[in-house]
Amino acid sequence: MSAIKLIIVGGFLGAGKTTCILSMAKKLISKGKKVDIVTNDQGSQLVDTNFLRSAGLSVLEVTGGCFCCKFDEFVDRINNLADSEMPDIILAEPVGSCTDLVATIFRPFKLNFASEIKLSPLCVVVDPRRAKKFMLSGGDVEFPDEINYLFKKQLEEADIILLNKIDMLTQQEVKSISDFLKENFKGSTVMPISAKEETGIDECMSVILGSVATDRVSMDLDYDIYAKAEEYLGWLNSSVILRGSDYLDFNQFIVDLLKSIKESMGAQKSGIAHLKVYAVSDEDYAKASITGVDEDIDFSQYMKNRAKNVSLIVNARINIDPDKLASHVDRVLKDTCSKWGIKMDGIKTESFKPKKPEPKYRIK
Ligand SMILES: Nc1nc2c(ncn2[C@@H]2O[C@H](COP(=O)(O)OP(=O)(O)O)[C@@H](O)[C@H]2O)c(=O)[nH]1
Ligand SMILES: [Mg+2]
Repeated sequence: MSAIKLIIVGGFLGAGKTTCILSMAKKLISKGKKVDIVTNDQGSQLVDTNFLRSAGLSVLEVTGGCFCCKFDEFVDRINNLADSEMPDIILAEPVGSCTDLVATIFRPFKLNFASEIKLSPLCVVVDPRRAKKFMLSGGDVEFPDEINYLFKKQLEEADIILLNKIDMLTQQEVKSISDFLKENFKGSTVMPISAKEETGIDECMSVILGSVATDRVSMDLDYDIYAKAEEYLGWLNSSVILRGSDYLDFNQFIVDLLKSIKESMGAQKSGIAHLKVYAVSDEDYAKASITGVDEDIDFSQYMKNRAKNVSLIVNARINIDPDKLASHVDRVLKDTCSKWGIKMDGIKTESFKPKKPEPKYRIK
């Protein structure tokens, strides 16, 4: 059996990793490849896993910690997929607040599984709006320095930087941000794409599949600053069944809910890294996100029909104390449901700060 290709698609929260993975998977499947996916989160009840499964993909997840801290579980999922699905390619999405992947994932894989797994170049997806803030003022003022440090470090170790969301940019902006990234991250190839509109994906897939991960020395990283960056973010994963008294427009419900959470966070001056919602009723589903307090709500998928009952998942990664985050989201959810005459059933919520990263391996 030939080795499975493992493509790791990292990058900051909300950069477009999941969208990118979906669009890469679609391209690869259309070319006859067998593709599976592994998602990853600090908690459970994941929007990304459900969204990708609804899109028809085969997905396993590592929950409760990042790939590097749960390395054995990551290997387990890959083995499970290898045995049950026999994929040609596995696409894996690490947590968006995770970095140091060369030392904690790439090198351990090369050392232990070189014959079974061929690692493709490390892809790091970047949101041009964050890249622009970094270019103009050295970081995002919504976030503390430690988070900006983490953002920079994620880019520093990329083999390929995927400058995403170019559908939102002028050609001049694409050029100036690409030039800036090339100048500042000299070891990386910069490729402009729109994961959403599937632009540039063929080009980047041919580069990714035509090469292997470079065997570069892993970067210097201050784990105290890294841990602090992760600690600033409040994490919330919540799931609930919503029962309408009639058939309702849940797309509009999601807009109301996200708008109200965004307003509530804006009032606290809390930077939103990623706030996302998935709703499903039978085969019909929606996914929508907000990736900054100044950003609009963006739907990756709308529900096609009105529905009476839906399962809803909310995932939030916001610069706020997690208990406060939970009480804000809980209040907004209750208020929005009451406005819509919706009954809530079986709500499950977890909110926390990620623990200090303690990778199983860290090979310099
Ligand atoms: N306009 C635009 N939006 C995108 C693109 N890629 C992702 N998005 C949106 O950005 C948000 C975050 O995307 P997601 O893939 O969930 O980010 P992740 O947290 O990095 O996995 C979603 O609302 C996506 O629809 C893109 O190429 N263009
Ligand atoms: Mg994602």
